[in-house]
Amino acid sequence: MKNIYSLFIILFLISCQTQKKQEKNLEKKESKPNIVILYLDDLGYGDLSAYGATELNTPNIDKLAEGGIKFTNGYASSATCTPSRYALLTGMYPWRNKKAKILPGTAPLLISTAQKTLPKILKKQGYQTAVVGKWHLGLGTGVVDWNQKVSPGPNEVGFDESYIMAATQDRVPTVYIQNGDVVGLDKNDPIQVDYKNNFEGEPTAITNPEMLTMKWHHGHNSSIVNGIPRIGYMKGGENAKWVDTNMADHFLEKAQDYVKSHKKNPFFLYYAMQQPHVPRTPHPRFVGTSGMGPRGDVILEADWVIGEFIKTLEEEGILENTLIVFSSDNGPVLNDGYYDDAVEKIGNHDQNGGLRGGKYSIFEAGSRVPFITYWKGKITPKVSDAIVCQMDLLSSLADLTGTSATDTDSQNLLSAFLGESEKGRENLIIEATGKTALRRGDWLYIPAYEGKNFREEVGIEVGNFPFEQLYNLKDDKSQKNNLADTHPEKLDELKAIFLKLRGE
Ligand code: NG6
Ligand code: CA
Repeated sequence: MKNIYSLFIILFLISCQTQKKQEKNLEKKESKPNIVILYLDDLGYGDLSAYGATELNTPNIDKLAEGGIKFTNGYASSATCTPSRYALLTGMYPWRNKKAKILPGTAPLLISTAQKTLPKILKKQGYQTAVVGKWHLGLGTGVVDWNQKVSPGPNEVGFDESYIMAATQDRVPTVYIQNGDVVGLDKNDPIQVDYKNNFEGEPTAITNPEMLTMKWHHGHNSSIVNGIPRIGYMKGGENAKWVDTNMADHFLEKAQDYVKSHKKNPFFLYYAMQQPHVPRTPHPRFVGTSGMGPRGDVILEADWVIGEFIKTLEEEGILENTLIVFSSDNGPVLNDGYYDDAVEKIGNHDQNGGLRGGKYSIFEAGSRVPFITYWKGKITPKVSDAIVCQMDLLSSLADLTGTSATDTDSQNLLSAFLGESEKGRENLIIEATGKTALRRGDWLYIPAYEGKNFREEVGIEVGNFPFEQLYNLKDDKSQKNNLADTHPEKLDELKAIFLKLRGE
């Protein structure tokens, strides 16, 4: 009798537990927090005090890192912007799409409107979706008339709302585009854009150097806007041209307005900031604040912006219901084409955080970037060494919001992103200007590549050598010791996996 009694108790307890588990699953499956991706442009692994910087203080971003998961092996898919953003939004390796490389402002939309995208997935799960900031994934189908609705663009690949710059701050057209319309355009002063030929009589950095307030070092010698020489030629649209020094405040206001007007239902905001990409144009409030010239100043400006943005989430009462992902599209560069003291005033700052290479490089500093997930009250803070890539957000956020995404390169690493597990990717192929390499565990394999290793104009080693390279990143973070010759078995193992994953 006693035994039967105990059996009942045990059965009762088991059933309670199962119920609890089911409830927990249900809770997880139905979890629809707001999701914000804060994405910086060219911010390096060593550019934040949370990641070891001693010469720059970034308290607001540090708060995210200290209150969330700080990834030490977090990667953009690539060492340049367009491919990384392509991977982030589509969950696909950019090297599968030959057109996924740095695009001019006139390039057609790179993402197919039929393609799976992160905003589309979230939209299906009931989210409102928006992008504010840098797009750089092409617009239109080939020949864009900037005086008509520019389409297809972000609104055709999953974003309900968009407020963007077309390409980069150093590329024309230098105007904001809201849901396909150039903001503030005077129809009597139409915009024309061309990347090959100048428009007759229009000043350029070559013909009118006296008009420049910022000097170009390489490239950047076409049209002049606000005294800054750009890539590409543009005519007209005077009223619509952005004010560079106001860009940070402008995008912040748009992001804050979006949050305030959409807080009643779950939203996904992809907030793609322009700092510290060139031209670096801090608002006068930030000029001189870093002692490192404009590059340092705009990093401090970006940190302030993020502090203000988080304040808004707090004031609107939704910080605890918002998952924030912070990262950068690629690694750092000091001189990216303008004379702006970035090299001269760098002092003891190490933008690479001890990694080799930089933007454009297949070495680690090209694609390993600050990567933070923060969810107040939900994520228990820690440092994670799991290998994660921005491309994995698509599957992981699908899972978080109660669905799944198949047929992409994105892996579901939700547990790692929420800090519940240290398990990241087993393999990751990283990309830099068309070249690829394999990260697997502590190891990194780089095939032999033609071309120069040192790109003089930017002062960065891009990683090209006529022989294979193999590094143990655990013992050799800065990739000083090529172990290809001394570890032939490891080399063969990684090479075989690399070739298989690349489908070669
Ligand atoms: C390069 C530009 C560089 C930057 C980069 C894109 C020259 C010489 N250099 O071609 O200044 O704009 O493209 O950067 O034009 S990214 O972060 O958007 O990938
Ligand atoms: Ca970039």
